[in-house]
Amino acid sequence: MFIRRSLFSCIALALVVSVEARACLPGTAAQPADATGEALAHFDRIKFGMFIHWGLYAIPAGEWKGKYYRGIGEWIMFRARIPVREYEQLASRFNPLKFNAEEWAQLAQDAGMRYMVITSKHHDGFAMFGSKASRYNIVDATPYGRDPMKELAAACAKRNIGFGFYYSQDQDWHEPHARGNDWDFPHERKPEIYLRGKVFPQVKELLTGYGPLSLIWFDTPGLLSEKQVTELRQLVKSLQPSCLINSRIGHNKGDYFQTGDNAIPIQVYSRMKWEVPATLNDTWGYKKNDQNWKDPADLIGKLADIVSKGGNYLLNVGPTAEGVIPEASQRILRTIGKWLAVNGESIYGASPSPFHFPDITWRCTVKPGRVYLHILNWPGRQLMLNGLESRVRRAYFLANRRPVTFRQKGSALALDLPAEPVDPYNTVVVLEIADETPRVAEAYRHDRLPARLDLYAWSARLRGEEIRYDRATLSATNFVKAETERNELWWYPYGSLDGEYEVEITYSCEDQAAGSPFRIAVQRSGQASREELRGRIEGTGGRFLSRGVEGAIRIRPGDQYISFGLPEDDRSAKVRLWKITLVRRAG
Ligand code: H79
Repeated sequence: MFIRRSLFSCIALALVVSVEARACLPGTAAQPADATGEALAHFDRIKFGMFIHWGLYAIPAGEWKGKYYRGIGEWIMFRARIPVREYEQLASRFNPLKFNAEEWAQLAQDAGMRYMVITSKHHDGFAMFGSKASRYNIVDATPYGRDPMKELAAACAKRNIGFGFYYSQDQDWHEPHARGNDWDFPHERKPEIYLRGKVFPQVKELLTGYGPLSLIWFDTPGLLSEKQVTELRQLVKSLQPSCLINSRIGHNKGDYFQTGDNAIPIQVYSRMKWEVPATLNDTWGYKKNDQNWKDPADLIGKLADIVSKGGNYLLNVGPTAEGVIPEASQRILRTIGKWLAVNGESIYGASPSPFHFPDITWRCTVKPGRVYLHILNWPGRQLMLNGLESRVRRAYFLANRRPVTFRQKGSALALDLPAEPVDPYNTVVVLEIADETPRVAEAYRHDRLPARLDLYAWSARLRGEEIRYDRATLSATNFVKAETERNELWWYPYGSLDGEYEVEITYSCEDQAAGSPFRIAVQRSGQASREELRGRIEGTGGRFLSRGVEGAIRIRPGDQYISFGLPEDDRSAKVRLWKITLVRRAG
């Protein structure tokens, strides 16, 4: 299996690197051989980080020569095919006088974020740090003339916030021999020239000029060969053995796994450590018109969801060209921070759920002798938890320590709850159990999925600019047709599904809006082909109903995602999709 193999190769690689380092280099004996392992264990404990996308693209902020460009803002040079000579002019206008490293780091701390990753160079090729390797950098090419990364690294260190750099190693639209810019540079590429001339020198600068880095975050691997990537990895580890490398370095050479942008695995994923990079709205780099902010309740739920599944959450802000993190982002992050200040015990240092998740009522994290139930969607006066074989000694709300009455019969646990949530975002119930680690009945374990599996809109990645999530009905809507990036829901099984499945959809649609064909597709990795089921949205009189879809669909462990959308027309755009249900066929 793809992912399993990548884990082994990572471990094997880590061993090779560390053994080699010890064998060949005298004087490195003091360096622990397992620097990467220790860094990973620490990374696993801290759970929540701030991603910062900051660069020249914050000036156009989604608009070029009066025209609005759809999609993620930091891609505007590519989307508008802006010539290098024109885009470069932005640097002479980049003067972020309101930048304050202390404020940014303090915001991260207030949000409960324990690490920070900032774009040192995005695909546009502009270095946001002082670089000797290329004059196309913030110190040499802007009126600002200072290196903000020095201050930011120091402000993070002061607060014990881990610090790391995003670095676009493969795409660089400023360079003729890098991948991406075919409007200025249509000729053949010699990646070695770009690699030796820019990437290696700059990565060395980043790893030697800013103190210890928690990690380096590469993105969109593509043109670089396995040999080149191996050399890049060795460069990083030779300079800072404890600097983690994400999987987007390419060729399975990372220390930990990245899910897709905004992609959360549907169930527990425990084959290796992983991280979800995610946006607060629909862009990474600042876009002035994007006000589609996610609700703090959803983000707090997602944090619990991700940690319950074994991941870290790297949540993005896109500062303006003046150096200001948008007010709305600040407000959202501080709300998350308030929840974490009370409930952090259930997040930091916690292990993932030993259970699979039958629905979206609760999630679960674990510490020695304790099970934390995160109640995300209030079930009313009773919560049933099946499969816990450990005896529960005590149950109480984490927020106020008030006891929760419960009955335990075999492996069934019933908790009595008030009619309303104790915390409007996520009420955590602590179960103190008689075992160090919870014993769970086999049928309920995280790696044993039920034959009927619900994929909720709640846990899907929302693709496209118009699609919306409605918290009141837990459903997604506004599946309008779009020229780029279809408005769709995507679910990521990451190896948890294998078999043939029948599908049901649960949705509501006003009768007059009925009629559009819908498609449920499985995207195979490494090839364009997809497998799909089609049906037609029938009216439900506005009530939520479940309907079977004709046929069955095969899902393999290596498949990328399952999607729902209206590919042909959007007469039924206002359909509300609550969930799709996969029913595994026997045999
Ligand atoms: O840094 C952020 C993104 O810029 C970067 N990863 C996160 C962390 C990223 N690089 N590539 N992608 C994400 C995939 C982008 C695909 C698209 Fe497009 C860019 C879809 C719309 C704009 C390329 C251009 C494909 C269609 C148009």
